[in-house]
Amino acid sequence: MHPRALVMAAALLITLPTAAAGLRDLAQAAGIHFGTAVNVEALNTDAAYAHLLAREFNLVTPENAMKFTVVHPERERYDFTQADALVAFAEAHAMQVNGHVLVWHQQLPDWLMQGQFSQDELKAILREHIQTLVTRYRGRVASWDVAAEAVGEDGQPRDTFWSRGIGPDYLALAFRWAHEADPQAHLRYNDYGGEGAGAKADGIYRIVADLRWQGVPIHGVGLQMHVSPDDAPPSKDLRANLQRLAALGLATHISEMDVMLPVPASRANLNKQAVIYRDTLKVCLAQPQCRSFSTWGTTDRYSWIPEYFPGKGAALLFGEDGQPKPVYESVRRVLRAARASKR
Ligand code: 9MR
Repeated sequence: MHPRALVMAAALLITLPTAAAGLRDLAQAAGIHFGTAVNVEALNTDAAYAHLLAREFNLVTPENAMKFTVVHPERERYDFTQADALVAFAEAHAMQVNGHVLVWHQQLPDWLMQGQFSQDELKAILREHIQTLVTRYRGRVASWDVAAEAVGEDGQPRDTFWSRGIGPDYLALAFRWAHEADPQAHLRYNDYGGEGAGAKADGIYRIVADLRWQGVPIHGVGLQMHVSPDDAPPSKDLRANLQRLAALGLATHISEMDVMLPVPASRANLNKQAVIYRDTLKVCLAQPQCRSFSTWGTTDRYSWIPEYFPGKGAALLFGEDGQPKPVYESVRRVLRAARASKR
């Protein structure tokens, strides 16, 4: 064999296994978890989707399966069918599970919203709800979004069913109850629209800082990152925000990223999208406390965006057909480079 051919064959041997590896392997080597929200109905019916999940991700968040209305549809009845299916799938594929979400103002069942409960009754209901879920999955769900979206657009605590019914300390109580039920679980606060600079980012910072100062068991903050090319935060602002949260002793997570585009998506917009994902991931990888990077869905086929933002979509790494989009390659390149530099 010509020596040049030998060198090329050797190079192929070295690069082939890496090229075949999913993003999860590259992410693991780079020191973070790479995650996605999972649509459990699709998981149960679409084998190609399940295969993609198992290949590319090592962290899953149930998109809806653990929400109050799904898991606790009547006061005395829980339904863990979907949640159990997700956790079993994750265990079979060596994935971590992030439970989502224990205290949120959306997707609450009628029995709860219309129940006219007293403050003490609501506290008892919330405590029982949280501890039933966290206890059931103790040791199997590694982290929980204990609370989400408790800050309004103006940066002030959001006025919600829970804040009105229990009072402002409902957040602290929720974290304490979750911690009681699973002292090993990583407990997160999760919000959108406060990734960079501004009133909302400051409001999120104040709420989690206050919880820390009270000694509440909160361990991490998820910045959701539902953005578009028009409103993605500049890298320098995201960096500064991750930095100040880390300085509170908190881990950080990019928890629900998607970048919505007008559909059908133009080549130019797909390229912009690739840059936004790339830059966000780079900032996370450069911050030692940034532990995970998750997208809010896997293929554009099951994304929440088209239903909520008509005319928009194409927000994720894989197209409707399950094939990787330009953004996939750019994410892959960043992970490979990070692995090489041994975070
Ligand atoms: O993607 C979820 C969608 O299927 C639900 O209909 C919706 C209900 O409000 O919630 C979506 O997920 C949200 C998540 O739970 C919290 N952060 C924002 C997400 C997108 O709205």
